[in-house]
Amino acid sequence: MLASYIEYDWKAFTPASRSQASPELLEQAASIISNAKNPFILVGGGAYGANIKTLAEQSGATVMSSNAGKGIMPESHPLSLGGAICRPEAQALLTDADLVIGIGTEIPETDNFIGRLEFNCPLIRIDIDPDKMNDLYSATLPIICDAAPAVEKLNALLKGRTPDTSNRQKEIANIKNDINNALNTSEEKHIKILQKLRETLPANTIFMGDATQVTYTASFGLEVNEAKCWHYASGYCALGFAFPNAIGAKLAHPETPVIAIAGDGGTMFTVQEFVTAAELKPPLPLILWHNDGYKQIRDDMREANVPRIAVDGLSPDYMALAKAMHCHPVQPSSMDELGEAVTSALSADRSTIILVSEDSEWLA
Ligand SMILES: Cc1ncc(C[n+]2csc(CCOP(=O)(O)OP(=O)(O)O)c2C)c(N)n1
Ligand SMILES: [Mg+2]
Repeated sequence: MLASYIEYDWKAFTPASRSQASPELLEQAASIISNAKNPFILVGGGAYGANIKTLAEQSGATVMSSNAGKGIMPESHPLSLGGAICRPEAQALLTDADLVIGIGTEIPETDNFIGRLEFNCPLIRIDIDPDKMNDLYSATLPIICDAAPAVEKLNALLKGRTPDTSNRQKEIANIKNDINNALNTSEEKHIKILQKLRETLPANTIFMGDATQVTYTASFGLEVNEAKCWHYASGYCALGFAFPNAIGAKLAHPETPVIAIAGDGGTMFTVQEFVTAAELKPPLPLILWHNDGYKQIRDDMREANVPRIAVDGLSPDYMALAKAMHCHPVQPSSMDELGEAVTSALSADRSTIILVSEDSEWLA
């Protein structure tokens, strides 16, 4: 039955054509960009395939991305602030912009965690969706088109520009430092885990992040240098997304390392997928971040001074649960053991549930 579905002659839907930018609008955009002293580029998932790196270098712009756009501009680049758009330090920097260029991005509230970003300057939007031109951030110059070819043409118009970005680079490095110095105790632990994962896993690793605090920190704290490697459903934010989607990603890309990150709460939303994994046997590590409940909601309740309700549910024994569902259970007791667990999970005979408790002594 299943085989007859799989062997069905699937045809991917391809739109007849995609809108191309008008040359006049691109020339206007190039002229505005050439005159900007402090431009910013906001990158979303719609910018996939666009050469943002060259645009940043030729315009001297600081680049920030949404979760969907993470990695389209290599985040190791000195002009990149990665996904720091959710941090007040980076948001403050944006208020100084004299030009913002939004490329394939909804500039989503769910990525910056505030109602509206502050910037009082012209906004060029390049987007295939006309509705985006007049939303919360009305475009001064709306360019309705496919982003990748539009950026290619913009880059051609700006070719040969080599603005001095030394001050810009220092400013970006300073903001990164400010962010590091402002981390709370939990975020410091997330960063330790994320750095270990980054040094252990190849650059093309596909990360699936659930709605857990580690993922929120990873949005700005995990360096991603390739497109389509970071997946976090920041819009709908549905708990339980990470592990089943990681299984799907691994089936689609068997040669590419895939890892899931989920909280103890989110894991329980799709825990039945442990059995799916046991059946399909993808060599998939899940980092199960355990902080005894719905910690983000707990923290929000504390901050809002409301009574703490339904955020401290009784946790199952996750290692016994993983074993019962035919996955490998591992609970590392040092950072090195975490790295070893992830490495061996990538070539194991089935999926591995790697339990990391926030109160582990080795993380302190
Ligand atoms: C289906 C669904 N229900 C409820 C929520 C609201 N919600 C967002 S984060 C969260 C807490 C998740 O807890 P956990 O996975 O343990 O992550 P932690 O915040 O503890 O790191 C909840 C309940 C949601 N995003 N999706
Ligand atoms: Mg939790």
